[in-house]
Parts: sequence; structure tokens; C-alpha cells
Amino acid sequence: MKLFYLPGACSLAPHIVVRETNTDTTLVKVDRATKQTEEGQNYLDVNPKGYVPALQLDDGSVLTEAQVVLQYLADLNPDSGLAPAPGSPERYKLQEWLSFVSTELHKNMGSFFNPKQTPEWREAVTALLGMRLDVLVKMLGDREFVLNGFTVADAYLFTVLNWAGKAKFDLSRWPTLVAYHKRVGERPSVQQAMKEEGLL
Ligand SMILES: N[C@@H](CCC(=O)N[C@@H](CS)C(=O)NCC(=O)O)C(=O)O
Repeated sequence: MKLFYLPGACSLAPHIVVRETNTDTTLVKVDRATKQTEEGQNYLDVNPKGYVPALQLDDGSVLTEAQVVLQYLADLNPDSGLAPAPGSPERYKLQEWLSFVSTELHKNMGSFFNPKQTPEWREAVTALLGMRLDVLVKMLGDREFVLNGFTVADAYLFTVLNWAGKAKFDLSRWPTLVAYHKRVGERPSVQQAMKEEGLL
């Protein structure tokens, strides 16, 4: 399999899962500007959507959308505990988390990197994201991870929180999240994936 990534982008989440599960996967870096892969391929031929992550399976088929790629990798390794069994009530809870991280956190935090963002837009997103993070802290409670034990949702949530520094979004208002980010960031799989992407 091949995992197409941009350093530090949301593709870091499946990269963490690959390292967490020791799944045999080749990491292929994509150039954001040119859409060329480091293997000299036009990335748009792999994923016409143009964004990462994309997971190319050994039969040549391609899976996109972070939530799907994460669940696919977890299901390849059912004993890993990275996703509850398909169809179980806990699996729907995981999907609820993945959707929240994707649509409420990823898209809002990611908008800070849009060079066209105006001060008014930034202010509005900052307020909205603040509301979402207030709720996130309540949802997390005093748990170490979003469910019982580390799952793919934690890999995704860590990845999005990891953008805060570069986005100049101050997380210190949420000490629970600062501690969560530090805790997850210390996992060997996270350290390895970040080193491999040149982030450490
Ligand atoms: N809906 C997609 C969105 C993925 C996405 O936003 N990818 C960003 C990086 S986090 C990207 O590749 N952007 C392309 C670019 O910046 O040119 C998903 O959930 O996987």
C-alpha cells in the first residue's frame, strides 16, 4: 500500500496509525504547489480531488477522505483496538468523533492557513472554534483518550490540535487539550511519524 501525504497535514493521522499497527506501507510525499509526488507522478492521477490523504491499495484502487482511510487501516488490524468492531454501538461513537473532528475542528483550524483569510473571517472562526473546543473538553471529561483507549480518532484529533501553533491559535485557554496534545504526542508511533515527516 502507499499513503500519500503532505508533511504535517491531516495525512499525519493515518501515518500515525500505520506506525501504530506496523502496517507495511510506503509513504509518498506530495508537493502541495505542483501536485507532483516524490515518485515523479502527477498526484491528480492518483486522487483527482488533489488533497491528501490518499491510500492506494495493492490492487491499485484508491481510498480517500481521512475518516475512511483511518477506519480502513484500523480494520486491517482488528486486534489493534484502534477502532471498535464494525456495527457495534462503540463504532458509531467512533464515527461520531471522527465526524466532529473532521467537520468542526479540521475544517475550521485548517482555514487559518488560507492566505485569503481576512481579519474578520479569522475572528469569526476563532470564536466558533473556541465554542467547539469548550464542548470538546466537556466531551473528553477526565478520559485519557476520546474513547476507552487510543483509537484512530485520537490520531486525527492530535493532528488537528497540532496545527494550533503554526495557525497562531492559542490553545492555552484549554489546559485539558494542551495536556491531551502532549500526552498523545509522546506516543512512540506519533514521534516516529512526525520524525519521518520532518516535523521534529
Ligand atoms: N475532505 C478531506 C479533506 C482533506 C484535506 O483538507 N487535506 C488538506 C491537508 S489537511 C490538503 O491536502 N490540502 C491540499 C492543499 O493544501 O493544497 C478529508 O477529510 O480527507
